[in-house]
Amino acid sequence: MTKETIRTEIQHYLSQYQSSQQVTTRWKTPLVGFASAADPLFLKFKKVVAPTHLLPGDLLPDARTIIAFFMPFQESIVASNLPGRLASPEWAKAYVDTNELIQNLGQHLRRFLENYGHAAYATPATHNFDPKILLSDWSHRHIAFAAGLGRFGLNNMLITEKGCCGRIGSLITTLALKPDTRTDGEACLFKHNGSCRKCLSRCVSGALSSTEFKRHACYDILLENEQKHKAFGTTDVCGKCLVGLPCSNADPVKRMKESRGNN
Ligand code: B12
Ligand code: SF4
Ligand code: SF4
Repeated sequence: MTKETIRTEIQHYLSQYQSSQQVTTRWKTPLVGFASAADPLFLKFKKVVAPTHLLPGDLLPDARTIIAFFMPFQESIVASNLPGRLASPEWAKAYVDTNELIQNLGQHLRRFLENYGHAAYATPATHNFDPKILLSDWSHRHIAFAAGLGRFGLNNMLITEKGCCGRIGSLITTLALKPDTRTDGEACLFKHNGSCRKCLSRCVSGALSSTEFKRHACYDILLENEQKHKAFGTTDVCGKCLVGLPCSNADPVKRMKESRGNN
């Protein structure tokens, strides 16, 4: 089985999923990346950044590859979350729908790979974190970074070539595939040349600054939104520091370099 087969299967699954009457959220074409389970970055991450983080082999014996995918929100969902202090209904619904999509897609891919004789383990989209310390033992952002899907922004988000507004999922498998390469350079304008800090001024709680992230202050707002949107289910969302930015729907550094090259 090739990487292209898996990419096509994910795209095909998403287009079928979107045609269902029950799902109101719409996504753009997903991005898919592949990392080796033996990538030294995982051990380095555990040793240097997050000692409680699991290694791929802790979740699936004989793990060979991790497949990471990014589901970008349609731009109308992103625009809907611009006004006001609290999250828009569209953003809250997109959160619930995408968590469910990632869950369903993960199980679909597991069965798909098992049919070809490969074991697989799908990790949940979220809520796999300790509510006291607001930290998980499995970072989709880190996995997606390792798989070459993007770089980190000042707003903590993974910025992909389709921006940061969307959600990430990952799946571990015993199928050996060639890992994707990570690009050099940054995707965040602040990290690239210090020219932007727009996300900081959009934060509604003061949680986000250039020197620290107050995760509990952020979570308080997420819980306030959960009360507002509880009709949709578990909606611990906000995302004001993801919208109306140069990195919301695109990689601004890549775009800038391309436009200079075209002049
Ligand atoms: C706990 C959690 C939270 C906490 C804490 C957030 C935080 N910034 O730490 C709370 C509840 C506050 C929260 C808030 C939000 N969250 Co949240 N959250 C998670 C969750 C469940 C776990 C994150 C975690 O603890 N990982 C473990 C730690 C150790 O790693 P990390 O923080 O992911 O990675 C950072 C560092 O480790 C470091 N790093 C990574 N790799 C490396 C490598 C090296 C060598 C080094 C030195 C450092 C380094 O940089 C990373 C980014 O800062 C993930 C889902 C998941 N399981 O991954 C979603 C997730 C991170 N959240 C997400 C989102 C979108 C949000 C919100 C916008 C809410 C919303 N949906 O409206 C806000 C944004 C707040 C913000 N600006 O940071 C998305 C991010 C999508 C993206 N484009 O990156 C995720 C990935 C969910 C998903 N499935 O898509 N979240
Ligand atoms: S708004 Fe600007 S500084 Fe913030 S993450 Fe995006 S590009 Fe980086
Ligand atoms: S999600 Fe909301 S509260 Fe949390 S850092 Fe972003 S803007 Fe601030």
